[in-house]
Amino acid sequence: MKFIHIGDTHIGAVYKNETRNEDVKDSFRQVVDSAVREGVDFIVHAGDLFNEGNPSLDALLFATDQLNKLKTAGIKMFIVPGSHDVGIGEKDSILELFDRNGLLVNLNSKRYIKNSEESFKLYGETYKNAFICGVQGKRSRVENDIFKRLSIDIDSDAWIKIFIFHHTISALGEQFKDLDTESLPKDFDYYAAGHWHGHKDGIKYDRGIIQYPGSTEYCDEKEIVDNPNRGFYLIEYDNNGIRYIEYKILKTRQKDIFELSASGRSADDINDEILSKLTQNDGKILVVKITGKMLGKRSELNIAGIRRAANAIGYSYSSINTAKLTDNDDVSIATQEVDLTRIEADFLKQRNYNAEQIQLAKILIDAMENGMDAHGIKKKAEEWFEKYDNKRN
Ligand SMILES: [Mn+2]
Repeated sequence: MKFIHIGDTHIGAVYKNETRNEDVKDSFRQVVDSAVREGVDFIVHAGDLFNEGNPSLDALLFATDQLNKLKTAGIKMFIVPGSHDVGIGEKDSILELFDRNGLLVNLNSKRYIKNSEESFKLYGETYKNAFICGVQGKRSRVENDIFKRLSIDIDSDAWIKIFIFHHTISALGEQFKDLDTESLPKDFDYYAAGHWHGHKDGIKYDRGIIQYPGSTEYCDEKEIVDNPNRGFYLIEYDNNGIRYIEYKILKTRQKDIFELSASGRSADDINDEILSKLTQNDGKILVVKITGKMLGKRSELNIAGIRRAANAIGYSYSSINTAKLTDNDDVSIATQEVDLTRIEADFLKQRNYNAEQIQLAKILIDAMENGMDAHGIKKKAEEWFEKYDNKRN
């Protein structure tokens, strides 16, 4: 028997770049095609199927088509909602819709949970001699409480026991943790983890192992620079347990990553050097990091011109990062092109806005950026307040 473990597919737009949005979809398509080709028995997905809890129609249609491909091939997909799979103000996840249509199994559907004061009783499924269950991720900090009260009805006759979760654990580093590793339930052979976008395997725990496949595509510039491989696990098991685990690498775009020091150099000089490094290509990703203190003004750098030149010779996406560049004025606040959303969120957090207020701000900023008119923006805001009120009640 064989299964695939993936996570963090983030279907839906991540980049404000159509090619990259297609790449995100293509990574999931690659996994589905491998599953069909390898003839796997099932897939476990560790959450964040979608990038947002209210995905675009394009994302919904794409997911429907891919899940139908699996269904036709007789491959079930078991999943728990990730932190991104629950819409703002929603109690249920968008995954519930797909569960009800028989396109996946949401292991945190109400039928799998009995929640009371004393315990969080969790049921799973036994499928192809594997027992599978899991706990969904949270939008904010995890309620460790669920893990403390967790009681699982494990099928002891199953050949292997799989626990799916969507949290970072202390084994990845104390600074990243949602959860102490020790809070995870015992007696499982395979812990299918998600939420951590880097890949990390072979973390020993109790009698099993914890594995993070990472995201199937780069979700921001840092991931492009830091984590060269994207992939998933293929696991084979029989009545003696797990036989082997293989990490399969997904095809991603080639990258050109240049870091250059601007110290003591003029804008023209820097522009020329960047342009001289660019080469004709077929859709590469370009990341240029400019650091140090330049002569003259940052505004003299021709960022738009560099982008145009890159685009003209084939680059599909370019990020010119000047977060660590200063000039003689020096007082200018460092900006980073990618991940503006995070900068905005951090800024608001510093001013003590809470998570919900930041979410509202994000909706409004996105609406304005997308050129929405006043009427549209007002409607967006009203929708949000309505959901917010429902959640409060
Ligand atoms: Mn994620």
